[in-house]
Amino acid sequence: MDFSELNKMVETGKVKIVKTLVTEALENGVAPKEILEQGLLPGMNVIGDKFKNNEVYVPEVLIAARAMKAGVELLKPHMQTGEMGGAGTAVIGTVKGDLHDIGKNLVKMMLEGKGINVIDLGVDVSAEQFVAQAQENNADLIVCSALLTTTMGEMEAVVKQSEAAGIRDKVWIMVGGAPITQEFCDKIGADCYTTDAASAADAALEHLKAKA
Ligand code: B1M
Repeated sequence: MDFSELNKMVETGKVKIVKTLVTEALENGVAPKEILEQGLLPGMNVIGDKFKNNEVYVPEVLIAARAMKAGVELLKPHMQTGEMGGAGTAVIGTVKGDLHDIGKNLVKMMLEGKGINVIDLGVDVSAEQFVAQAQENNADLIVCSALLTTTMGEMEAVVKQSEAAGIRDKVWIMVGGAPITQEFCDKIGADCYTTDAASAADAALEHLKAKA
């Protein structure tokens, strides 16, 4: 399928047209994963690169992000065919000081697609909140997203807080987001780093299966 129009509509933030094109693609039997990866994400990546090069500014990025979200919302119900019912529980959030949530929402969607119960703490989530919610919900996984080099350090606070609360051996701490690397994950003592949302869901399910 040719996704060039959908790519362009995400990039230019045309919410209504994005919704129409995503609905049409779904009606034509195109796999939701394909729509996400080839239709929606490339549009967002273009705007990301333009933002980086100062070719567009925050309003344009927000408008594109809104269109991307609208498309993702339509895909969501089609991606919830859990491969393993009641696989486990994850608490997910974007770390303290960080308001980026598109990647985090994608990870959430992919985890739910694997049948994992996901408690979404939103953005600007403190280490204390991550750990308190993990305890309250008897979570197997704490999943942290960070998009800023200035906030990625909060992930170490999550690891330390889980140690202090005595739950470090019970929770698998997963980290990701554009500035995060395997080296950083190892350095802060987290358990798993993945580059993208789909790999995060695969790794989470693999871990839960091994643990069961
Ligand atoms: Co922001 N922003 N932003 N921004 N923004 C970046 C991150 C930046 C790289 C842009 C740039 O300058 N090139 C830059 C960070 C620079 C740095 O730290 N080195 C930046 C900046 C500086 C800022 C502000 C400080 C700008 C300002 O105000 N001066 C400000 C900070 C606000 C704050 O958080 N306190 C800010 C604000 C914003 C908006 C509000 C305008 C908007 C966010 C809207 C929203 O999220 N609701 C925004 C956006 C959209 C971006 C870019 C353009 C796109 C981010 C995005 O959504 N990408 C971004 C540039 C870029 O990344 N190209 C940028 C699409 C998304 C699907 O990718 O989130 O990376 P991503 O998720 C990926 C993977 O990283 C991974 O999975 C996803 C793919 O499958 N992943 C995980 C993510 N989390 C994971 C967790 C896991 C596993 C994988 O756990 C296991």
